[in-house]
Amino acid sequence: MLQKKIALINDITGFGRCSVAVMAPVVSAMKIQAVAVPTAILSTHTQFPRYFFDDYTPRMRDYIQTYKDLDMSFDAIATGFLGSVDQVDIVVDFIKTFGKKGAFTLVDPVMGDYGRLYRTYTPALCDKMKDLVRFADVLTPNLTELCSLMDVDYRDGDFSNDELEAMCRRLSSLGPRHIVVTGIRRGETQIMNFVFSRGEAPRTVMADRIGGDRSGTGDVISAVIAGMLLNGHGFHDSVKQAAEFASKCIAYCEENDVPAHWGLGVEMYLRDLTEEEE
Ligand code: PXL
Repeated sequence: MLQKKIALINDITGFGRCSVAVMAPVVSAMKIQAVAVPTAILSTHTQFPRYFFDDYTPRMRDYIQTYKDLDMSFDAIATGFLGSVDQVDIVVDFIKTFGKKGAFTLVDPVMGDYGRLYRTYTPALCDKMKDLVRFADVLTPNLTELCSLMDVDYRDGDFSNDELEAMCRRLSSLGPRHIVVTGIRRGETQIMNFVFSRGEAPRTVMADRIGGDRSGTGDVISAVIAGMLLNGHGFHDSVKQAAEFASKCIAYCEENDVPAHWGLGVEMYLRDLTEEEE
């Protein structure tokens, strides 16, 4: 069997378990080859009080050109944290070039959390993210990102399923066939993932809310979803597996007092992601 390849267009961050640092091991555990296409290089992620941030935009075109020259192809493309407006054009060009027939594109519109945008996300960059959504087959926003993409005021967890469905329907009409809105609070103890596939009744995947929010959770969830889809699973099952895996990692971190901005201790459970051959 020829192994599948996924291009991870995302930042490379040394400490904090986000983006490529955590997505590559997750998809590798799922027997998929990870190919990093860096958008920025950081020492730690932007939730730390200090970080080194090197925007990789000026070098991305040359980096990607070699893949074009080599006539490479990918089975999937996953995009995440983007560092500049120009980068979105580069990413769109990448998707057009490499999104060969049958390959899918997962866009995680990484922009913010808890109703706030990350410090590096300017209003112009947020606007530009709306262009990228059109090229997504699968979109994995959290509630903050969904609201920002739809120009709706953020209310913490306070959206009904009907409102969520209406927003997903509008968003889906722009491009993405599958959308999961991740990490929506439901009461004090539950987290809901709202799963929308065009032409189907929406479904939800619930998880227990354990401790506070942890950085990098969205990246872990996107990686598991992309890997599951590449391995032939349906969207709802993929989200379920992603939520279960993230919950396990979060529970481990809580039990062991791992600080919230250190990300998810995926290393402890990577093996659970490996499907045995029939
Ligand atoms: O997990 C999202 C993310 C990705 N990359 C960087 C970040 C963040 C969230 O803070 O700072 C660099």
